Amino acid sequence: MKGLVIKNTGSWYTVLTDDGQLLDCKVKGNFRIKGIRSTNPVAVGDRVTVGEGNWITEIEDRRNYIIRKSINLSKQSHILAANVDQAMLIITVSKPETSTTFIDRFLASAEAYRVPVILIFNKRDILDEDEERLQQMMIQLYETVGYECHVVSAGTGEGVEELRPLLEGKITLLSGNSGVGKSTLINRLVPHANQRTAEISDAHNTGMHTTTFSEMIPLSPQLSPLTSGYLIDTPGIKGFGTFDMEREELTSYFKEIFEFSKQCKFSDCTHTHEPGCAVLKAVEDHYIAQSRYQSYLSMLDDKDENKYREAY
Ligand SMILES: Nc1nc2c(ncn2[C@@H]2O[C@H](COP(=O)(O)OP(=O)(O)OP(=O)(O)O)[C@@H](O)[C@H]2O)c(=O)[nH]1
Ligand SMILES: [Zn+2]
Repeated sequence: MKGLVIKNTGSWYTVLTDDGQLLDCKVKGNFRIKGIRSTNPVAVGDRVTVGEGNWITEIEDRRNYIIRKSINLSKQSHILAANVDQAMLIITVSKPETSTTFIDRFLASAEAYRVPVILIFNKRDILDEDEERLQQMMIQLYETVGYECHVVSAGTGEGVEELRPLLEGKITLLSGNSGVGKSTLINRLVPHANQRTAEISDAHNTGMHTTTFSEMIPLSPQLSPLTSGYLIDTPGIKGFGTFDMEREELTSYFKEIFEFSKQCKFSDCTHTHEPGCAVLKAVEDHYIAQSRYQSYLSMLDDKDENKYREAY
């Protein structure tokens, strides 16, 4: 039987089969995917085959997967999610204030994974005039760079229905700082999400691992599992995790910086001090936003000091 892994708690996987059943499945200890040393061989978002005794016997090739490296030196990774179509980054200009550095780091890592990002500005209802203006400027900046932006109030429901068509039939990773309203938005979009979550985890709470790593919430439970969209909520995880990259690659993760960098005099230009740097010129001429350039520099810095690992 084929299905989709929608939840991973410890060594258990909840599989939503193509005919709509929820199965608690396990994976044989020696089950490994070649080339990936991860603490979980199967991840939320994986399409799998479930055999006799609810053992997962096969994983379909992944379109992509998002990993988080372990903090320790075991070199093992944790796969947060597989087959992610897009990410929605929830931003609030106030309570809490989301920094542009945080946004830009998220966008850059999403570019590295080739996952498109939609920016959602939440809590419109509590913005004063200055904050409203700041939000407008941020939207203008990010739309110019090439990211789709939406304004909502998850609390009041304003603008939320307009997000639904963007989510249909897709696996969407929901991210954002703590307190920006991720849970509130999920509850708006999927009113029964909470009860559903509780039911599934109850089955696991009997002496099994109870830590939830990642979970996918079906957006339209009334649709077939194959056509529904899914939201991935990764508690406590704010970004895409770490990734290895070269200096030159970092430039390409900032879309507009990349465009200007094509005219730099030196092909190995880091856009920090080099003569004939088209990026520096563009920053000076305000074609590239100061905040974006600062974010680029901060990520370049991380790379020098090898501290990027701790950034997320
Ligand atoms: N005024 C207002 N408050 C909101 C809105 N959306 C969420 N909140 C409030 O903001 C607080 C945090 O919302 P949550 O949905 O718990 O935020 P979260 O992103 O899930 O937070 P974590 O679980 O810590 O990651 C709650 O008190 C919500 O009621 C909104 O649109 N307007
Ligand atoms: Zn340059």
